[in-house]
Amino acid sequence: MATSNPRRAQLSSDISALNMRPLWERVMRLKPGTAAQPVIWRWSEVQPYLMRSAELITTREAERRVLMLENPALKGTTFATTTLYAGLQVILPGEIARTHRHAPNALRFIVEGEGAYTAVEGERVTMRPGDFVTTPNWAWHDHGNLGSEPVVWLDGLDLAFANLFGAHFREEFPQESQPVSRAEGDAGARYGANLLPVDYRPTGRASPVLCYPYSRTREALEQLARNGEPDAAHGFKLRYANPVTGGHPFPTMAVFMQWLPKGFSGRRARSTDGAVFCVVEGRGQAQVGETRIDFAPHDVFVVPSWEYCQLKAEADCVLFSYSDRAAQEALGFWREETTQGA
Ligand code: GTQ
Repeated sequence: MATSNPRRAQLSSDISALNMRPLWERVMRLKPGTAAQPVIWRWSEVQPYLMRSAELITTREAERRVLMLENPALKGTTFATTTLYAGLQVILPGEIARTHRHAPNALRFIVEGEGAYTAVEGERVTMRPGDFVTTPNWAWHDHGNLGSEPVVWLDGLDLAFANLFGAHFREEFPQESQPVSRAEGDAGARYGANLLPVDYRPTGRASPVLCYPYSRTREALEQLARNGEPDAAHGFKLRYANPVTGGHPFPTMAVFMQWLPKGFSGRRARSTDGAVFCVVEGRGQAQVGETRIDFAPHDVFVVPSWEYCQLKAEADCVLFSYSDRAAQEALGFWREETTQGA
């Protein structure tokens, strides 16, 4: 070993006082992949704790009542992958989660319950299970539950990017709920109907579509599954698009929904984007590296960067996922590899 030489060791120790280290002694990672490990949060285990948290703390006290999903290999970071945050948020009937805004972009994926809304820049968006709802960076947002049952959704945030760049700004709105200034469905009519306002110029980098409803996503996937053959690794997989650019809904996060027909047994594939999955429908398996993950509806699991993933479906499965692929593509780092044969 290069350091067993006593004069080299002396050099290392002498220069440490000047905040320098020899490159030949480095211990940093020099291969693809991250420290994150494959992990699953099973709904059957998680759901009772969400309801317990709802008995123990109000949204007024907590601001957001969220149980964060922290990767066991990334303890202390609060992140599910090295770049992505994931958390399960619950809001009870009559509750409000007060208005704030922050530099990180956020997505919501509705897991269970109806009657809650997210308000974004004056427009309330009713959230239904399977819907993907966007909160673009620096947009005022608050949540409320006007219904009669608890509502749970998965929060995905690109916090690590704002932190990395030293650009994590936050602000509180003076009132708990922001005033409603636009009719519900306004963003959907302007940006979400395969049309755009004729003189539209984007003001930000995120998609102006506030809600991508599950009814439409599911219908598209089901029709594709009737019409043709699945991709050998990914089944029928679609990405959500920003209609203004054709690119991803966020500059950092790519967002997907995929359909695995019953009996599907996919090829192994890996890519440099780490991903968080949420099971919408069906049961199956994800073999991720050495880890076998058996998944069921509402489970959340992580497929880390550059780990081989092989998907199998016991029933027709619908899987939601988000990853840091958008940032990787924008910066020129993204790669994938699909194995040939069975
Ligand atoms: O709903 O605004 O899980 O600001 C973490 C930070 C949710 C939110 C989280 C947040 C939110």
